[in-house]
Amino acid sequence: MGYRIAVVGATGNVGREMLNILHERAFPVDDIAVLASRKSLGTEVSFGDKTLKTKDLDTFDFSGWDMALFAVGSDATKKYAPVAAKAGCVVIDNSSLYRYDADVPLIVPEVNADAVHGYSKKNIIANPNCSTAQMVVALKPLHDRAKIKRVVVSTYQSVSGAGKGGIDELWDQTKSIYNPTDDKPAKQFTKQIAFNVIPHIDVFMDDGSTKEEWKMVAETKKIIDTAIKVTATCVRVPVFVGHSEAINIEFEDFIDEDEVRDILREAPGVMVIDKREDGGYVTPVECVGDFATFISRIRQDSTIDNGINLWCVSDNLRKGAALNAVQIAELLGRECLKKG
Ligand code: 11C
Repeated sequence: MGYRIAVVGATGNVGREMLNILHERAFPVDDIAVLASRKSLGTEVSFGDKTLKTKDLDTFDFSGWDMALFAVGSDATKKYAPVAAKAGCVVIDNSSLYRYDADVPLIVPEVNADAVHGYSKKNIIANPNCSTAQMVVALKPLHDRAKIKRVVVSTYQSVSGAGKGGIDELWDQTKSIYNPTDDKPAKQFTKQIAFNVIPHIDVFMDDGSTKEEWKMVAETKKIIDTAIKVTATCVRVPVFVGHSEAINIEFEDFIDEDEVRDILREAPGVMVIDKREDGGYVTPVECVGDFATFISRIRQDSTIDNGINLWCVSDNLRKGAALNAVQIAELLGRECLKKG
């Protein structure tokens, strides 16, 4: 016996990936509803070898549905997630709306699976920001061994993090560089993204950091340990899919690079590719479509007592969004909503 699952925002980048991953991982589905806003109504999406027609989110009755994977913005989530939750359907939400709510668990299954039991307070579980999800998968097993004091992270985030508009803008601008009569000014991003990098993702906060940077701090604390200090610089780069991060970690206790490599090799969701030779590391184009978070360039930071540097790459539409949401659904099914 399987589950009745709704995918909300099924026509977007993340919604489509959710459908792909539910199918790839053979999630036990008895019935599936693909929901979208009125403007996308009737659009068809694929689920395995089936083609499904989207239904109207506005009039959908969530009663009798087990889980709804939400992949829409915070405004639509605010309107529809409480409706689904009240009807008894557990919402797994990819927006940032509920992430910092003390009554909503924020879950990366490899890291804090036990938190899933807190779902029942609001019938909602939050999925973290993509740049946080891949980082905490790498940090948690190291924190368990040597206690992390401080993390300094710089991100190199792909344009797909900004949705389909971000992908189109990089594509169109790149072509227009070769055809200057067809100028494509920045719309989605604040400056030219083709052949450039932009040190600005999401809105500015009062202290000069950006909301994306703030999210990495707040979410890492909620998921792993409030005592960990995090400072982040988040940068948009002209890559279609795959976020990369250069992470510097300061530990309470000494840990050497070989032990870090061994721990990460055994860590769930992590794949270590770390050869000290040309090409002996992973780049974003190589991680697209994969489930793993890839770790390379592990090395001691000799400028502090207990420091390690590493390079972390993952598919932001998968571990950073759709995969993590499906893993939460699997966890919820296993631990809380058992069938048959
Ligand atoms: C980006 N990380 O790359 C963002 C996208 O809070 O879920 C995801 C934003 C979020 O632009």
